[in-house]
Amino acid sequence: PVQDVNHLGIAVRSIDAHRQFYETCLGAVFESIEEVPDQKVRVAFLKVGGVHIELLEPTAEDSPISKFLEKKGEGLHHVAYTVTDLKAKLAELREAGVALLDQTPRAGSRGMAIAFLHPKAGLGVLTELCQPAGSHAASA
Ligand code: CMX
Repeated sequence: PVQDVNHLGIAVRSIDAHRQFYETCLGAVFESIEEVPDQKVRVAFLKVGGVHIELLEPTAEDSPISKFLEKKGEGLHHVAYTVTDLKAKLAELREAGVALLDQTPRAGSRGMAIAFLHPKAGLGVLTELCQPAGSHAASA
């Protein structure tokens, strides 16, 4: 099984315009902001209990988040689950016939290895799997 919900990704046009709602109205704790060049996004993490809200802002017109915003507007973009061994989990899902967008792990935010499943595998909800930096299989 997956370990837990790692974060909920929410696509926004501007992190600055939305941060305050989470911090002031919901009491979420701002943790970090960084750019993920590989994905052409800037991401902010806000902590709510044991789960993070990840605000995703595109940094280029050809960013996957620009495409999403054009098509669907701002809103929930993906649900991310923590796994301890991403390569093994991808192999297991492939074997089970689950549609994968990423066949192998790639670099995500906060030093995590990440991979996306096809939205059709999650009944229209984009699913991300993440293996946190330093977790056992990442350092193996
Ligand atoms: N939710 C639901 N459906 C989505 C979706 C989403 N977030 N994003 C895309 N889709 C749908 C599209 O509408 C499309 O559907 P149709 O085939 O019915 O038209 C289909 O999935 C394929 O989408 P696409 O954009 O044409 O395909 P790409 O292969 O170019 O990209 C995807 C797909 C999901 C990998 C890309 O859009 C994406 O979101 N990449 C991830 C960006 C991201 O969140 N990075 C975070 C990095 C930080 C971190 O979390 O560590």
